[in-house]
Amino acid sequence: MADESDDTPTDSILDSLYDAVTAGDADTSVESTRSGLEAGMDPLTLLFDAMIPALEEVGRLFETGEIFLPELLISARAMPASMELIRPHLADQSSARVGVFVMGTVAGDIHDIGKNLCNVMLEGAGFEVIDLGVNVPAANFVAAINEHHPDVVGISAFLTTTMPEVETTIDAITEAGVRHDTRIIIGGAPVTQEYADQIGADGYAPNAVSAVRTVKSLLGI
Ligand code: B12
Repeated sequence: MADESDDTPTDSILDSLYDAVTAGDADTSVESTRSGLEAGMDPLTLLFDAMIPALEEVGRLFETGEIFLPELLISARAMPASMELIRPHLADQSSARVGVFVMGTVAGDIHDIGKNLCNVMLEGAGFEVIDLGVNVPAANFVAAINEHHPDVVGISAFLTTTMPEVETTIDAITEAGVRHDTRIIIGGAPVTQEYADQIGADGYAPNAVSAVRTVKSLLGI
């Protein structure tokens, strides 16, 4: 981290947000996010230059065994409140509703930070997002398609052990005969374009920014 004496107010907000998420300090994370927004900072800068790098660092420490699951969980919990503060600022940027998007994390999987980030970006791009949450059985995706008639369905998986559920979910949607008016896009840490092609998804995106781009291109927007 840079010498604090050289810090601009913006740098110090980013530093304190990064440190708060890394330490799992939700109160300071919210406080720094609020200060950043009040100082007129771009909400995406707060997200991509502080919160995500902090979580990546925590993920790295977990993978190298320098921290354990409880610390990881505490850090992961520091993010949602800050993301809630950012959400309305992104949504403000859009005017017309461009489509309906149903999103969920597959059965057996409770990772939702990446999914939620996609949701925030899609809302910001003008989509109505219906979030089914985590640990969503294939049948619930089918029910949501029947109820909401989405233009696109997003399926998220973060574990190699839950990745096969993505295929199970796509098969259930196809077998229920509700796929004709709906495109399916998939994502999550272990998911790849190759896997998407293999299981018959219409699209894949490695991150929230390209998710918006891919969803729009699937719809010809
Ligand atoms: C945070 C975290 C957790 C948190 C989750 C909190 C939450 N609310 O999400 C907690 C602590 C609960 C957790 C639990 C577990 N975790 Co975990 N976790 C992580 C960690 C560190 C970060 C994941 C994350 O949120 N990253 C931040 C987001 C922003 O990541 P992202 O991938 O960049 O997201 C983008 C894309 O994936 C994409 N995307 C995501 N979803 C979608 C959907 C669509 C449609 C599209 C288009 C795109 C898209 O867009 C996102 C935004 O840009 C990863 C490590 C890692 N490096 O990924 C491990 C990791 C995923 N976890 C792992 C494991 C093993 C577990 C546990 C089994 C641990 C345990 N022993 O209990 C449990 C499983 C619980 C369960 N049943 O799901 C492993 C998985 C290994 C594997 N190969 O399967 C990882 C890789 C860590 C590791 N190396 O060991 N975990």
